Amino acid sequence: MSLDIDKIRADFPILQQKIYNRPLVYFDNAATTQRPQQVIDALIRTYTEYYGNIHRAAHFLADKATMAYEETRAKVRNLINAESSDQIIFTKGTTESVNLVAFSFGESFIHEGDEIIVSEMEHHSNIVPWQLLAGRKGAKIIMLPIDNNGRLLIEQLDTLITERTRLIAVTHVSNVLGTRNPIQEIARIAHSKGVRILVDGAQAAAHLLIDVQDLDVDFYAFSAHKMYGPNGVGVLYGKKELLEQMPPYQGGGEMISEVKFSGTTYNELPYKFEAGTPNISGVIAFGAAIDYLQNIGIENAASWETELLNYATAKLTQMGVRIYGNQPGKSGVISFNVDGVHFFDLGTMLDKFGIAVRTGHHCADPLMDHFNIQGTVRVSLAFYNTKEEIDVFIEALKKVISMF
Ligand code: C6P
Repeated sequence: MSLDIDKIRADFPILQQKIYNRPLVYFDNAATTQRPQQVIDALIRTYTEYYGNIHRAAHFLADKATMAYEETRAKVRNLINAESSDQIIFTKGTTESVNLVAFSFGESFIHEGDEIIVSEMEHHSNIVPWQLLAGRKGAKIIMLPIDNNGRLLIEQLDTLITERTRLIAVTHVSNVLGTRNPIQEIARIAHSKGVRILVDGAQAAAHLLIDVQDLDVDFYAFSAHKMYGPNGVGVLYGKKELLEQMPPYQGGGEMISEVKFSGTTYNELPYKFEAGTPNISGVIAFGAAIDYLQNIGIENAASWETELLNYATAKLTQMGVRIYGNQPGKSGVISFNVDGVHFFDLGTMLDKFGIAVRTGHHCADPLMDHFNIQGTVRVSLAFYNTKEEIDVFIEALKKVISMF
């Protein structure tokens, strides 16, 4: 099915504006996507019609808010094909989801001398929590390297996994290279050696159909704000037998069953991991974002994004820029540098043409070190982008390069 891009764009009020008197070209979707009116309306509706604190009170508003909040949990379950809704934990975002696992799984399952394998292409969110855990427990981080094309060298897992390995932390899709990692294969290798796997799905959830049972992952983390939903909402999926054995991550309201000064018992899943008042309106509006994404169809969105990716890659290649990451099936992310021009200057000048790209290390310092660079310019695409926008970007890039 081909998408009606004009109709889709009309749903996104922010895309209608001009920046420096030029139509906005928003190519920073890996950092955060924009929201359709349907999601904005869901937020407003929550605050104007049925806002109350969830799971606590007996009154109408609290009941309605609780139902809408739990409806989103069911939608997330369906989106990623989890076995049950109680395996869906709402967090602040991917970062908090990974920290939750590093703290809580780490508490129960990681001991002195244990090893955690982390890939070289990870975002800092999937590196630093493991380093903090390793520091607390006297564990070791082992790096799973990539090659110069941005491929993860998974064949090295055979030697990197030892009897001390407890977990592999790996991204589904790289936020810099666009590489889509073979998660099912990595999970198979990990499990054949009794090792658990956590997948960072921050750059995958809006662009790939996710089936956590088919992938057979132990943990899967992602953020609503990269899926056309509100910021401040994330998801952690976990296998039930693990979540049940893991201690709470934070203490407070909602996560308890009974509190006595003599000792506290904890609530059942998923509430054990949702201490305090969560982002109620954000979670409810995330439900509207999932509806929106599923109405478009993630596969339809992905196929349009691939067409845009190929179109832009061909044009950039013709210009002779250096692109990092060229794996088949890569996601709609292009990181590049231009000889003799600093990435930051390129980004700043492109902004003056109304074009939003990200520049810098993209929170992936080890990956920058691999390529011996400080940073790149990054174009990241969404289903609402167009070939005309890519043409505008290419012309602006040519002008900017000629100025230097
Ligand atoms: N990457 C980017 O511009 P949060 O901030 O918790 O929603 O997501 C963190 C995160 C984790 N993993 C990957 C692969 C990511 O890309 C991100 C966020 C943004 O690339 C902001 S740094």
